[in-house]
Amino acid sequence: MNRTWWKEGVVYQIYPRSFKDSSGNGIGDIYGIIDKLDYIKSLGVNMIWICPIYSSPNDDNGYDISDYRKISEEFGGNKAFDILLNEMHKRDLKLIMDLVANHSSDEHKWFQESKKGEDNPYHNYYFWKKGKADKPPNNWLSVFSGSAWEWDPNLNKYYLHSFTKKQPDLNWENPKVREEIYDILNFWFSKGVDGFRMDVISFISKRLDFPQAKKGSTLSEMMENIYANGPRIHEYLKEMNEKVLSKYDIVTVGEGPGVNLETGLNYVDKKEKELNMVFHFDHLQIDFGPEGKFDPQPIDFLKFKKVFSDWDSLLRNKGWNSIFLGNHDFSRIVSRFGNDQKYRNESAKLLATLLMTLRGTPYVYQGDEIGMTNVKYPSIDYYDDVETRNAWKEAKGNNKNMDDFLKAVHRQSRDNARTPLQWNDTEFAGFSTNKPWININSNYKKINVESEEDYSDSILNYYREIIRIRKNNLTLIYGDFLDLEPDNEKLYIYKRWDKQKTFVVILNFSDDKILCDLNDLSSMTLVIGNYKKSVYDGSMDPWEARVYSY
Ligand code: TEU
Repeated sequence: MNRTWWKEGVVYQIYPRSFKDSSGNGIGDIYGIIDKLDYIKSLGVNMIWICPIYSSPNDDNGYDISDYRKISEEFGGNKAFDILLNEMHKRDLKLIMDLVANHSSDEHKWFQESKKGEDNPYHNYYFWKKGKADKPPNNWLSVFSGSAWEWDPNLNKYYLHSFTKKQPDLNWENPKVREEIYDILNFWFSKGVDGFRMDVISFISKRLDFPQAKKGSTLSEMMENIYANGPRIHEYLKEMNEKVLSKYDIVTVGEGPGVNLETGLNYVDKKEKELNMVFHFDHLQIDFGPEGKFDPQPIDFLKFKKVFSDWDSLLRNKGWNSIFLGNHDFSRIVSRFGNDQKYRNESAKLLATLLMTLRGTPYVYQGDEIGMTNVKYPSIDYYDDVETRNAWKEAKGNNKNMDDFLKAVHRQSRDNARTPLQWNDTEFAGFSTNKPWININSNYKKINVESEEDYSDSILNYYREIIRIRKNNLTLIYGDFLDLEPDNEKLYIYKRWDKQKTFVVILNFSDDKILCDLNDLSSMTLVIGNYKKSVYDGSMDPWEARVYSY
């Protein structure tokens, strides 16, 4: 067993715009994060991943970077960053930054130069293709609606943008581009940054014949078959590792849309020397319908469980998993996988139990530790997210029933996870002294950090406890995993074990009370549960979670 700090820790993910505003302009910032470091530390996590905080025109809230070495002034600039890193290290907290290297902002100097002409030294930093104004080079779709190609009337060429047209894709074929990215990584590592989460890293190598996607392909299919896992991806990652990553004691996690069971291991196989972990989306795209994210389907629970088993066995002894149930791109975990009404408290704790007892490094997204829920804004005007707004326009153009579409937005919009963190029950939820950039969820008077602190049985205190249990039990970190009842439609029962210890985890993913004979467990000790039952009565209550050990 190869013990490693980033395997034994827990990551807390911050969406900085929505975390804590210290300046009173309604936008979260770095001094706000500094104010709350003791709170984060109190959870028992040891790493913080912060979504992009660099200079950006914010077409996609920081995922469109215009200067990779400058921290956005809105967030406090480089000075605030230096203080943050220092304050984190004082508290033994590691900082994971976000590297967005599949694309830059169109306002980045590279792109500004690139579009000046074919002779410009930056022209080949991006993908330009000849064509006619009304005929893009192929049928590739942008992840955020419409064609992935944008016409430039001055150059009479198209450029590729897998995301918005303000996020042109960088051309990794060009060795200069790769060197630029490696320099940026070195710049931050030499400051003492402890790792990177790499945005859509699975997309950086393009299929240069730009093949037509099969007619009728869904976006997920296009991602899997065309955008992700391109021919040179592993060559690039090996080069990055050899030239930069291997020089430091850091952690990397690649975001991998389109990465699946066939391709996943290649990214994280120890012997390949590329990345430490990937985020795959097999469980998060599980409810995407034929028309994608905004065509949501019921979640197939057996399939959901199988995703965890499949990935665990894929990576067993060879790589390492990342365990997450949501982030800034998906709806709130308690609303999506739990019951955010009658059983919000119980199901939020059950999901915490799942996160902390699977094999892999767990990621807690801000606000999930207090059971924050989805938001239901009354109309599209309240939504800010570019994915949501573009999908809305597209649906309208296609004459969809917009009342139904609003329901899909309520369920799936990324803004569900981007409402400001609810710190207390004062105006603006203690997030800011002014109206925030996006409306606060109206349930903030009931759901907030302060009230969770005051209540010993709160979701927040449960997170602290389950994280502590995980940290103190190497079995829960490195031990083997087996789903004991993969066909059980309501219960998730699995075991984690090594030579020292065995844990059995039982999770009732339903609103029903379920008979469950735990006779075999009579000799086991209850380690933690989300109901206060002194004696087990032979049934699992709605959303009950129990962890036993022997
Ligand atoms: O996400 C990549 C990605 O594929 C997501 O867009 C995902 O498919 C979608 O949100 C599901 O609804 C990353 C970032 O996490 C995201 O915030 C950025 O918008 C995107 O890259 C572009 O940089």
